[in-house]
Amino acid sequence: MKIKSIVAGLGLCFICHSSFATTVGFAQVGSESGWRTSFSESVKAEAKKRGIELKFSDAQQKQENQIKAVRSFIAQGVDAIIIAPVVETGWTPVLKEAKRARIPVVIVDRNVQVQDESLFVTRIASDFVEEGRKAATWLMSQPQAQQQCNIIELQGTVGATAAIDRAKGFNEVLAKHPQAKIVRSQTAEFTRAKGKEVMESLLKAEQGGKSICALWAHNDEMALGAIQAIKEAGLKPGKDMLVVSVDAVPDYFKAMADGEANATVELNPHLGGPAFDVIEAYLQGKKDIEKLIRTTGDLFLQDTAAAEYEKRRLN
Ligand code: GZL
Repeated sequence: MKIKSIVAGLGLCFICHSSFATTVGFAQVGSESGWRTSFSESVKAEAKKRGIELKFSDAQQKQENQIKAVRSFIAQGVDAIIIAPVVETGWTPVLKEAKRARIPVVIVDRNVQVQDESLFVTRIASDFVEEGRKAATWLMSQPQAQQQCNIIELQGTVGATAAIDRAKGFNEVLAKHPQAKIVRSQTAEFTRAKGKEVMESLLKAEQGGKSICALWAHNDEMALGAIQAIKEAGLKPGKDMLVVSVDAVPDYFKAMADGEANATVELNPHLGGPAFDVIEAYLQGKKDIEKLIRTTGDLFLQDTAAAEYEKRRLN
């Protein structure tokens, strides 16, 4: 592997892919959501299709496990490393180790906070701020939100770019609508179980939730858990309380088709292709790679939910 990366560094890598299989280490966050699982499956399938040897690590949402995995990939002398960082901070030391080992790193999805952007080749991600804006813009367009609209917010993992930026985009729009206010906000760590548990306690704190106009969840998984809690509190999710979220996973389309949720912003889970494209270009000597490659996602509503569910549930 070492020889290949030096050859690559010299831009002489015309033999890289004819006779050597590329080995890539992928430090994944975990399997906390349906979206994350789709993302992992997509990367594995893409690696197989390209004949890339993928070393996959599931960190169970713990940064220390991700850092251990990256160090192991470096020790194994992989050709490149993909990191889906669970939180933004704490990455500089291990990224410096990868750079010293001449192993290119591609960041996918959430971001890393580093002074020196040469520590990674590029980041491939959706615009989470825009996702928050889209969710809030839809909510503020609803008749129920024209008078006073008290909102409960289920935040994602503390310190994760997706949580920080979705909140930022949502609040940016809310600032233009004085009748709307987030009255309760708590992390439910992007999982369905915590979404239900946290929503139960927030509904109790809000006298059962009758005064709540909407639930804003940073991902579908937490919204799906919260929907159970809303029903157990005797309210009709999607009707008494609007539900808006992000990810567009199949189960959420089912909830929208059943009238129990209202809107979601799609998050593309197919990040393996773009990541492997960048790695292959880099190993073949291309160095002027843009630092940020954006993916996009549309807003989906109840009107197309049944058809979208049928299309997606088998994929
Ligand atoms: C956002 C991603 C989030 C998803 C969740 O791009 O990091 O993490 O929205 C997942 O489903 O847990």
